[in-house]
Amino acid sequence: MGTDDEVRVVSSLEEIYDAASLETHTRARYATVRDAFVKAYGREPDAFARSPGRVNLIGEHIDYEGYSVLPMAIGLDTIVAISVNASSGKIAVGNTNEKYTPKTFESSPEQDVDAASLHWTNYVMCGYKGVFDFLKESDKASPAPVGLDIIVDGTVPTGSGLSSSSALCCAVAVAVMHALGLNFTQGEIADFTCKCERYSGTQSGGMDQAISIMGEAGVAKLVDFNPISTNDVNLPEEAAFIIGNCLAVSNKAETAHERYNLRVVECRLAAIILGLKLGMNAEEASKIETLKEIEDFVGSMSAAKAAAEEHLHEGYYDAREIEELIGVEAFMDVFSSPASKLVLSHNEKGYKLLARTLHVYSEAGRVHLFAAACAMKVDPTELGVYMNGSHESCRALYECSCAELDELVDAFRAAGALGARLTGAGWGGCAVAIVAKDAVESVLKAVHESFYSSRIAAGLISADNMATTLFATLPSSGAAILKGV
Ligand code: ADP
Ligand code: NG1
Ligand code: MG
Repeated sequence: MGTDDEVRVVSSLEEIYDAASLETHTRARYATVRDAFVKAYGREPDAFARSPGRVNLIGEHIDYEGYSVLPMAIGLDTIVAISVNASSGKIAVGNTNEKYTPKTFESSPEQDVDAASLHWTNYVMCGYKGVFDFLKESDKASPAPVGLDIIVDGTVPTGSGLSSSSALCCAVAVAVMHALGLNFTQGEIADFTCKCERYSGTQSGGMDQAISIMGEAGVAKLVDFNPISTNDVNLPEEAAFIIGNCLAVSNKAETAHERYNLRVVECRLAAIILGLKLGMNAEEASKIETLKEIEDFVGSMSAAKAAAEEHLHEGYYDAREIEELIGVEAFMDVFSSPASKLVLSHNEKGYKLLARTLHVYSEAGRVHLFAAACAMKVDPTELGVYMNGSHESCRALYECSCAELDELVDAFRAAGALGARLTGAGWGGCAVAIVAKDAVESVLKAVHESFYSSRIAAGLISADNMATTLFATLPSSGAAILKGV
């Protein structure tokens, strides 16, 4: 499978899910989604689409800077049941979880996503609009919008760094594509879902959508950008990966102006300033989007890092200093989008440019060391060292960890993991640990005791939910369309 292949269409659940999960809950889950669909719309869905969450093994906050990342798809996923409803002419969206209230939209793909509302169906509209955006952008004939009935069911914990948002956005995009009788390649879908998820308010980098669409059972993927492509990474057979949720929720859209989008802006400002200091003229520098372009300009990662150390200062830059450095026009341009305007209007502390840049360059280096170590089948202990380095950089330089995540990472290491780090955007959510395969049970038990037992006792998490809170995971398959299941 690759970027030029289409999304798999399967006719049995066995082609996607393992026997154990089908037996315990997955078959029943599909029956529940079907029942919810029949109850809401009075007939069976035409098809299902599913797209998984992901765990990023290494390469945090560098996808939007143009650097490769190394995630794998996980078994937790989002299912979308769909049917065309020609008579309603509307997009009706429901959820099996009653916490998520239903909503009905007009079918015009031109409508805006109301990011400020933070309603969960924003991600549905993102996926819906993305299909039409792509048709328009690629000059393909666009079918007239029709009514669609949709029911969503997700098992990816939300706001926890396992990318429930992209699993939802991608599953909807694939379902809508199928319902409209369209067929795009995986590369095309990965590309447009990255862009359209930005309607939700975060300036998404593309990793989550790429792996949710293109993940494959048994392998992690080195994902490259501009253009999107993936290479299989065979993980060491003697190691396993455990995910733990630190239980601090981090809803990205809600906090984007002070966290995620602020980091995107900080990196862009650093790149423009570096471009100018390195001799670009104002026009050239203002077109720089990523720190990777600075590396390309100076010819090597070490030269880019040295330039950052020479030309950027520690601590915060305020808006006035940045305006003086890059000029009013470039300043206005960086802050022209609604998302960046929000960053500017909420920012009191200023912008930390050197620390963010050093994180990006060092993390990009660790991704390649990790991939090379996997290819050379070195001792997994080395992978643990890179993962620990990544966490430290996220914590100290990128400042995207939090006390609960640091505690969980420490708990993994104390339990015998070879390494551990936050995964996903951070500021809450999950950590991922690498452990020797024969130590999986003992690490799970020790972390359960050291991190979770007091939280279960305090009512922060119910023991019933531990299966999606602390679990070993294998690389799983990417998006699929299920017909006649
Ligand atoms: P993450 O992607 O790390 O899980 P985000 O903050 O990016 O966190 O996305 C979480 C949001 O995505 C939720 O608050 C909700 O709006 C939406 N979402 C994800 N999965 C579902 C689902 N199965 N049902 C309803 N909403 C969902
Ligand atoms: P999560 O934690 O899933 O929202 C986000 C971004 C990624 C990437 C990581 C940090 C979106 C949809 N996803 O992931 O592109 O930048 O943070 O590495 O915005
Ligand atoms: Mg997300």
